[in-house]
Amino acid sequence: MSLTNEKTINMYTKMITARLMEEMIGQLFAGGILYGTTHLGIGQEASAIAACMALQEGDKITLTHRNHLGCIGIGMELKYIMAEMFGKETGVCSGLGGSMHLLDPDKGNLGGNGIVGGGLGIATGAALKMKYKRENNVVLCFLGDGATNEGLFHEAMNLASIWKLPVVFYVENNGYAVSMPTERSMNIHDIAKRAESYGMRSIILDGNNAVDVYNLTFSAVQYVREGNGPMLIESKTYRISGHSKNDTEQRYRDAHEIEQWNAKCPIKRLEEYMLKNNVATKEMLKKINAQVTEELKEAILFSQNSLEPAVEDLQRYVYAK
Ligand SMILES: Cc1ncc(C[n+]2csc(CCOP(=O)(O)OP(=O)(O)O)c2C)c(N)n1
Ligand SMILES: [Mg+2]
Repeated sequence: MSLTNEKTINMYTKMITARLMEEMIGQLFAGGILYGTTHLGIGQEASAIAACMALQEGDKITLTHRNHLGCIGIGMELKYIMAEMFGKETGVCSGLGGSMHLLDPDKGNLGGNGIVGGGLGIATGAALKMKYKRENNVVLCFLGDGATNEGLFHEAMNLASIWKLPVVFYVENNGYAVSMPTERSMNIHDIAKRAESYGMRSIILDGNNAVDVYNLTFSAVQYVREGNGPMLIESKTYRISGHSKNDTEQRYRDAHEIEQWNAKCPIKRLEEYMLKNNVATKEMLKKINAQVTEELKEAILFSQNSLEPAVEDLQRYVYAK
């Protein structure tokens, strides 16, 4: 489906929601109000959100430890995401999962995952089920550049390709795995090349350009939906935020590099596109920002007013009944 004005505005709203939500989460963790750890994806909003928006009813996603943006992209509600951050029983995992494990099967999110590459097996399994049941759906499997060095990546790519499974491996190459630059962890420049050895199609896209992300992911998803087998997308992007809330010094990269990527901010770029193409006016964008700020305040209030999970429920979800 082509990118209508309505869809573009929706995409922008989700990207702003994700940015403001993550800035707030960062502050709450830094202030010791939220505890545990968290991985923000500031700078990667277009890459995650526009890709999710290229899906249709019944499609699924699997996410990584950096999973907040995908949750917004797939349409999960802000207040239930925030309540999970606060560890409250109204959260999407009843307060027992926390920042890295946000899920909502009803909305198509099969879960974030604290294990690097952990989503690959789940996504490939879900795609096998779709093929077996002859469903007309696809799985969009998010992973990072670092995860493509894991054994499971290669096993999943191999099985998905020989069985022609309806899965899109969506690699967000943000240049680093914690402090390890991608060019030092692999001997190729484009991760997309890895698809070749599985006889799989691949594309590379500019992950900071929401319109391109949407259009190219949509075409890839369509190709996979038509039964042509899996595809790999390499989305080239950058995380402006540190790796996790503990990554405060960031001695592995210099300020100039961050500045250069800040100039390619996906939200600013989408704003410019919308204004230039008469998708929205400055006033409309301002109004969206104000509405989202209000919604975020309500989500925090909702979370603060929610109850802690009961101690008796601690082990309740460990095994399925
Ligand atoms: C199997 C496993 N190994 C190591 C870790 C520790 N770890 C957490 S995130 C991360 C880096 C992942 O990098 P990448 O896949 O590029 O994702 P990004 O953090 O850049 O989004 C590592 C090594 C882990 N959680 N799981
Ligand atoms: Mg990475």
